Amino acid sequence: MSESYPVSAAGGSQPPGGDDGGRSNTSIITKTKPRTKRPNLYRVLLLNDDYTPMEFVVHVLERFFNKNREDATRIMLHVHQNGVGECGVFTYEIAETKVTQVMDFARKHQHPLQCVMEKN
Ligand code: TYC
Repeated sequence: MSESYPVSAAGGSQPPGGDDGGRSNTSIITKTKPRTKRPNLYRVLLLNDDYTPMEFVVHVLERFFNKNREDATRIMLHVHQNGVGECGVFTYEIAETKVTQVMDFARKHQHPLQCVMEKN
């Protein structure tokens, strides 16, 4: 979002925005202040279960979250031991896409792996 606001009046003898009845040839100059707003971020989480093979979870983390084998293994073991773990943090649409990709891939291979997103 950006907002326009008056910065000065040419001619100087009248306040910006003041009504001089058209007598003094002043004009309002506006600047647009750039306001960069940060997007809402969402954590994508994997949930533990008793049936999905560890190697499948490692593969998911490599394939959909661009993790190397070492990081993927660490995250998988964290989920295995703690019940839940973070795969990454994304904007809404990217997070939603990751969740859908992982759930479709797990279903296709008939594993009960669950992937969810939560607002950061
Ligand atoms: N608990 C599973 C097993 O022992 C492995 C696993 C890890 C499953 C992480 C899901 O998100 C998960 N085979």
